[in-house]
Amino acid sequence: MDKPEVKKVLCGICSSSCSIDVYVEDGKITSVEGSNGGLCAKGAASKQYVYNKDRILYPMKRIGEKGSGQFERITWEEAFALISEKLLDIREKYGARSTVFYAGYPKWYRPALLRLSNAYGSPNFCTESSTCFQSANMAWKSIYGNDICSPDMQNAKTVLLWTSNLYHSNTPMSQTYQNLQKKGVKIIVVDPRKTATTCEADIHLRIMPGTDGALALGMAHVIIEENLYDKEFVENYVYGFKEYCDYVKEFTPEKAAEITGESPEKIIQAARLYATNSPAGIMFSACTVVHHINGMQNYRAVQILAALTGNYDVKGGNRVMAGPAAPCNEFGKVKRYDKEEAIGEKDFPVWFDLSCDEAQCTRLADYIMTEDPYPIKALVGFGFNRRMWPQPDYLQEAMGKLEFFVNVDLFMSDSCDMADLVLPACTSFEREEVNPLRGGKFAVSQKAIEPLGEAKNDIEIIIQMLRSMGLHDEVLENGYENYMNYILEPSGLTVEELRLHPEGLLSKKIIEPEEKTYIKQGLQTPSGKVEFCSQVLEKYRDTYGYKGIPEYIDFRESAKVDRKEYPLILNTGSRKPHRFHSRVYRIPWLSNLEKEPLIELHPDDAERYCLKEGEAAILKSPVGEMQGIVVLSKNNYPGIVHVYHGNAKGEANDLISKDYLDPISGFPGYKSYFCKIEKCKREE
Ligand SMILES: Nc1nc2c(c(=O)[nH]1)N[C@H]1C(S)=C(S)[C@@H](COP(=O)(O)OP(=O)(O)OC[C@H]3O[C@@H](n4cnc5c(=O)[nH]c(N)nc54)[C@H](O)[C@@H]3O)O[C@H]1N2
Ligand SMILES: Nc1nc2c(c(=O)[nH]1)N[C@H]1C(S)=C(S)[C@@H](COP(=O)(O)OP(=O)(O)OC[C@H]3O[C@@H](n4cnc5c(=O)[nH]c(N)nc54)[C@H](O)[C@@H]3O)O[C@H]1N2
Ligand code: SF4
Ligand SMILES: [Mo]
Repeated sequence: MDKPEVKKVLCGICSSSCSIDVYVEDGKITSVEGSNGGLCAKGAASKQYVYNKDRILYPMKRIGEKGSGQFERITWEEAFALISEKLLDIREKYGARSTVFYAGYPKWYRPALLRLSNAYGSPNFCTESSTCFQSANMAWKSIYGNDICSPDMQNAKTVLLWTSNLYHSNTPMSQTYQNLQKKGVKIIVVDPRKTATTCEADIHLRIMPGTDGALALGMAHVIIEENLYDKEFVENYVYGFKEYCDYVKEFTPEKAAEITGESPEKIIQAARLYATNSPAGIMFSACTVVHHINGMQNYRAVQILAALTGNYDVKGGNRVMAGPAAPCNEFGKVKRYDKEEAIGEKDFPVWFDLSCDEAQCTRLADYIMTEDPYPIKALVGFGFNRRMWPQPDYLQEAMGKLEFFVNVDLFMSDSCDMADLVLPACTSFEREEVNPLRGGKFAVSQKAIEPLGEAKNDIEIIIQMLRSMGLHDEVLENGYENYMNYILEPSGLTVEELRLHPEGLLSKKIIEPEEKTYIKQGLQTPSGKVEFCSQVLEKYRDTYGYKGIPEYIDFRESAKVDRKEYPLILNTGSRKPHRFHSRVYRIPWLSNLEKEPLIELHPDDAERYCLKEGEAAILKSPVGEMQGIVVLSKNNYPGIVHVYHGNAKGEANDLISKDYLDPISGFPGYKSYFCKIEKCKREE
């Protein structure tokens, strides 16, 4: 028997990349432990993630009807030959743009997939970010011209958490949060619910979902009226202050209170604390504020507060660099081929004006079904999962119309059913991977075990796809080992060195953070200033109806849904520690914690609809329905129902309309659609 070995693997179940000590005997994982303390429930269950019955072990080719789930095992050579034949043929017949290259939540192989898409000549590289982060980033870019700036937590006196339930969604970060409290940093949290995170805040602003913009405008009103804003910064660096001020005048604390449900007193208190107990940093969420049909403008209203109070790019505020960083290649540095129109470009032009890195694919199903703006014939998916999108059955139907669909995944998901070819990827336990860590360090995650079956790492698969089609990319064509070294090149480190130090090494070059970089470098907006009135948005005023100021439009008034029929607001996807979109339902330890889909109701609503805790109920929306078990929670407001998504037993996304989108970003209104609840009639 081999001696037990301990390998250091960076967990890839979510993007927090926690270091795990993996105990391996005879080439098998026997147990796992957090290298730096505990692990979250998902990380602790990683053995069941790796050795899961749903793992795809071999390349599989469809033999039955599309959707039948009937596949036969083929060799990798046959798989690459098929890919090459189909994709080159489709490019020849319909043009390169008719093939979409798609990456799901996993982030690590994205630059390589973008390189493949570019080498093929398609403008249609898209990711799950068509529903995550990009809208928050675009909001920021429309104001400041650069990518979203994180708060400098180490030096902040006040932290405005807008919004995150760190204990559930970012476990490693919850430690930092606790330390802030110990240091006496003042914490303001905005959240419609009471959560583990809000309980410990100095001020909890408990607003109705989707009303963040009104709250931010109300706070701005107080800050301007009470002369608490940074006049010097505003005078020298802000564009559109007058229009903004005129608009903000309407949002008295009383009006903001009426819209949001929070009290005028608390809005005033929070505004004063944030503006005066400086420096103050705002911590943003990748999704909660922007999962609404008014989401991007709401976040613009929030993000403007940093500049208004002089907290932009200063120590303790929201900084271009909050700490020392190490240079590297790839991440965020590969540009998308954009000489041709991409999908989403006509619907969401601001997306493309502000960020060219990927196309907007929320309406992918429509584009396939209608062949508008042009025919889409193939999809190369790495972690393509229909369940994350509104009306997933419609997307599944659209996938059935494609001439060729290949999906690379860890698990045989029900999205794979529609594929012509399914390829086995391996988990982070079965591959090496370069990881940029915090504080300017890099690590190469160790390969703890050999890939299961014939699974391969995603980048190796991408490289072989490129080679099989005879395409060229100067970085990828040199193979995976060289690719890893290419990523590291600017840091002065090599993979060989990092292999000897699995705990990670400090980069040989460190970029030290500077303050107020805009003085030397200017601001990358059209006006060269911080735009409280965005010129990029204003450009589309007549054609698309966008406004440059952070206009607040209430979704309860603008949504075209019969509120008498659907009186409840549906808020989906608040993160739970034992859930991760649709990928961990298959893990016994985790699914046993919550066996049925839960419908969280306020006790007042339960009484109104004659429902009891533990009872089966049906949620219905204008487009679909789902079944679940009622749980009562006073943490939520009455009138709002909370459900988690991605669950085949009861899918929250079946309820969300594919047309219920933020008209600027294209993000679905996952957190403020409408529904009604009914008792589940027992079958006789
Ligand atoms: N209703 C509702 N819907 C939502 C949200 C919500 O809050 N409410 N949130 C949205 C947000 S913010 C996001 S980010 C999306 C996420 O949505 P998805 O991207 O669909 O997320 P996952 O299901 O985690 O992962 C996608 C697929 O990647 C596979 N996968 C995992 N690791 C690897 C790997 O290393 N290689 C390969 N090739 N595949 C892998 C998984 O098995 C899974 O099938 O969901 C969105 N959808
Ligand atoms: N365990 C686990 N962790 C995850 C994920 C997962 O699926 N599971 N997903 C990852 C992904 S893809 C993402 S994008 C991040 C998201 O990470 P977070 O942004 O932290 O997401 P949540 O915890 O869902 O949301 C935080 C809070 O937003 C509140 N909220 C709901 N609607 C609104 C609203 O309209 N306005 C305001 N201000 N607050 C609102 C909810 O009550 C919730 O408590 O989490 C990541 N981490
Ligand atoms: S938070 Fe949990 S799932 Fe995410 S990387 Fe860490 S251990 Fe893995
Ligand atoms: Mo996300």
